[in-house]
Amino acid sequence: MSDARKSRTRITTSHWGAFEVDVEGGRIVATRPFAADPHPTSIPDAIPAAVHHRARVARPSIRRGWLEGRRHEGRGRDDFLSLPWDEALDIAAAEIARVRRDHGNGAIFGGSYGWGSAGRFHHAQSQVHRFLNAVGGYVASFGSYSTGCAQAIMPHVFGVNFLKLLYEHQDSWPVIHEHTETLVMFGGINPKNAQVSMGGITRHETADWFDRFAAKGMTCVNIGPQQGDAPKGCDWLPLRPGSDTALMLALAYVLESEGLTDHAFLDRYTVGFGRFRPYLMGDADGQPKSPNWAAPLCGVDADAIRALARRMAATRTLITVAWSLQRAEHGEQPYWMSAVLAAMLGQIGLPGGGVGYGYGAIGGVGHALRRLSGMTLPQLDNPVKTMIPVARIGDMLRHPGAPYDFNGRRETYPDIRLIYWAGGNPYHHHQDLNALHEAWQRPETIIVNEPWWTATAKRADIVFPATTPYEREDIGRAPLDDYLFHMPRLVPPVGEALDDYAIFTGLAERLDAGERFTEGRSAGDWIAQLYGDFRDRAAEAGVAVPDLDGLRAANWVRLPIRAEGPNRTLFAPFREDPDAAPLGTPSGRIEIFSEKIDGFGYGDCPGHPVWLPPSEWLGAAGPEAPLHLVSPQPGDKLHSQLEVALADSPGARPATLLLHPDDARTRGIVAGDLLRVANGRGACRARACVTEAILPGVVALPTGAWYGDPGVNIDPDGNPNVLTRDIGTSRLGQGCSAHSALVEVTRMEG
Ligand SMILES: Nc1nc2c(c(=O)[nH]1)N[C@H]1C(S)=C(S)[C@@H](COP(=O)(O)OP(=O)(O)OC[C@H]3O[C@@H](n4cnc5c(=O)[nH]c(N)nc54)[C@H](O)[C@@H]3O)O[C@H]1N2
Ligand SMILES: Nc1nc2c(c(=O)[nH]1)N[C@H]1C(S)=C(S)[C@@H](COP(=O)(O)OP(=O)(O)OC[C@H]3O[C@@H](n4cnc5c(=O)[nH]c(N)nc54)[C@H](O)[C@@H]3O)O[C@H]1N2
Ligand SMILES: [Mo]
Repeated sequence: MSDARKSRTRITTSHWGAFEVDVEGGRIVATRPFAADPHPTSIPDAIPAAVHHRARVARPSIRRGWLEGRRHEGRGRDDFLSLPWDEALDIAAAEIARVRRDHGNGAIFGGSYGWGSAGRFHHAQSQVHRFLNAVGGYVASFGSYSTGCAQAIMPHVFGVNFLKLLYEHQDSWPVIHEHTETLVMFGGINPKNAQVSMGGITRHETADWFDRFAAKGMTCVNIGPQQGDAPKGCDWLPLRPGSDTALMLALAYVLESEGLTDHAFLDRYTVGFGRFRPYLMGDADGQPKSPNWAAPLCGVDADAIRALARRMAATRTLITVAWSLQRAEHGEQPYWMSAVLAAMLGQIGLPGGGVGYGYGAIGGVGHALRRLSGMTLPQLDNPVKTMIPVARIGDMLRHPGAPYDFNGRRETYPDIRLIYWAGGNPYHHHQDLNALHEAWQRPETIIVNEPWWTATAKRADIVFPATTPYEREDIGRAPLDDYLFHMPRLVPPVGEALDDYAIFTGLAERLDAGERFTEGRSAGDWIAQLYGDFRDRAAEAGVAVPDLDGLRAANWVRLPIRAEGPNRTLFAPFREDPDAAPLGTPSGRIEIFSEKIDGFGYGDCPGHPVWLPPSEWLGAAGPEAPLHLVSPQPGDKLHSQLEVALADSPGARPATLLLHPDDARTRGIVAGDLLRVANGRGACRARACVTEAILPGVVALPTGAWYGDPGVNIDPDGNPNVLTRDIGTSRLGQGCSAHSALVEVTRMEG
């Protein structure tokens, strides 16, 4: 291996799984699938081009207007000056010190949401949080764009932390395979999304499970606007987006009116059915929530609703709910109502029955692994106690000092002067980006660590070039995976990029917090320390892993932590004995009516699940915006990552929008046409794909295209977040409402 040009193959891992990498002359030249992965994803194909792309941030860069004192204007338009690292770090450290002195650490926003690298030490969010804590703290954020609303509502219903329920307790695939007869999937279960899992998923097995379900003759029903949300062979019940709660109510109505409700279960394991029933049957408001009532709301035939309800009562039925349903206005309601419906069926706690969330949303859900603690960089304590719900950043910037509600509390938005972001891309993930761009001019300073000139980096004042995972050593250990990886440094840093750790060390030293941040350790020392701790804890759990040199030599090992055989049934101990194993709700039971939520007095989330029409959905569509836009996750990448390379292929941009032949015909659109997708908030371009696999009236445009330059009246590459609405799901959850948006689509001339 003396010849530097000789190619060398190593394996690394990522959020989308492991892959082989060929390196030649200090460059990544090719990637190949990891041999043990039955269904490897093609996402890594874009890595060689992305890592060495001309859009890498080459040097520390500072916005000219900011340097010249024009702090509140020109973000996203000004050019940048390149500076040597020392000077740029001096300037950034002095600015952080100034904001701390003049306004306090409560004026620094470090929520820094995002899916940066999968490695455990160089995890950008942990790095930025530790750094900001080392210098006195920051305003943090609660929850995620993925499941923020569910994380707020579900503890009231089931009395358990939602993420723990998902990752540690839900029925596993083998249990579903063995016991479930009817799988009712609201929002589908899509192997496309299961390509990805936080920290990695090594064996992509979701599609195989569906093959096995089909071989067994299981009935799998995909309920939602797109047939492609579930594997081929599943039944499709097309449904208008945002109307799931109405359908679930109608299913519940059939159970109750046909004597199919399991009242013994409700009596023993739930509270509040008596408060809910008058609403369901129409005694409270004169409107029975019958199939005839729901049919026009959902676009589903009333007889089909009756037939489904009867089948659900007659067979072992698992209701699954995609996370997308709670990424919508009133997203609390379908989540709560799915639990009520499952309780009425009386199968909660039985193997393969009841309800589960997010199967297929990420690849790790449904894997049953023995618990083995992970590897995390300690983040130190945050002296600043202010936190916002993560998706309320736009409101926070627009309304400093304004009150808002969140899950029973009255809070106040902080007055943010400085934003620090590392490992996320708000100009990919946030809703109503044109409005965010306005709000983003308010802080005095925005600092971003980024490998690429993303839309967020372009809208920062100080940009520090960060390495990618391929340019540094790390350990890959995902919580929902049974593999352990040494992630070797494959190539030298591109340009002048530094690791986030080195950037924060440089800043911390200038702010007299160097020792606090580093504890005297180099990156290599930290990896050895964190890995050693992990290895000790694994040994205590009876899992032997190699020492660090051994792992380096092996590159990867499989951990013997897969649970054997069918196992893991959600709420089985509770079903066994609800007095001995009560839930963590105030009543100890599943709460169909919640006194606590009722006491909040929220009209947009009352004391039991209700049908609340969203303000934007097909039931409220007008001539200006007659189509419902859903904006799912992209199949060819993770969010906005690697877009930089994908967008280079001819014809790849703008992004593809799916629409039904009826909607295409009335607009004179044919496949391949260039489209304008627009509403009152913005407009973007898209390329037409005409398909019967989407409900008429609905269009789908995936996320992931980079947001264009401000000042252009149409986003060129097709970022759906110029169209989405920036409102909380409700005063309770305050989650992101990305899937509730109406638009119009027209053919672009020329
Ligand atoms: N319309 C609509 N919008 C949505 C959604 C939707 O369904 N519809 N879904 C939402 C959801 S669930 C999510 S999770 C979000 C995702 O949104 P994000 O997580 O913000 O998206 P990513 O593109 O993964 O952003 C990660 C960024 O980190 C950078 N990065 C990678 N590695 C490193 C590193 O080591 N160091 C540093 N400093 N940076 C690094 C990448 O270049 C990239 O810019 O989007 C949300 N937005
Ligand atoms: N390849 C790839 N996989 C990913 C990601 C990625 O970026 N790329 N991101 C990952 C992340 S961070 C997350 S959080 C998960 C998200 O996982 P999910 O939230 O489950 O995924 P989405 O893609 O937002 O939506 C899934 C489908 O829900 C349907 N849908 C939308 N609104 C409604 C509705 O009101 N009712 C019903 N019944 N259906 C509706 C849409 O047709 C959409 O295709 O995906 C993860 N997986
Ligand atoms: Mo997510």
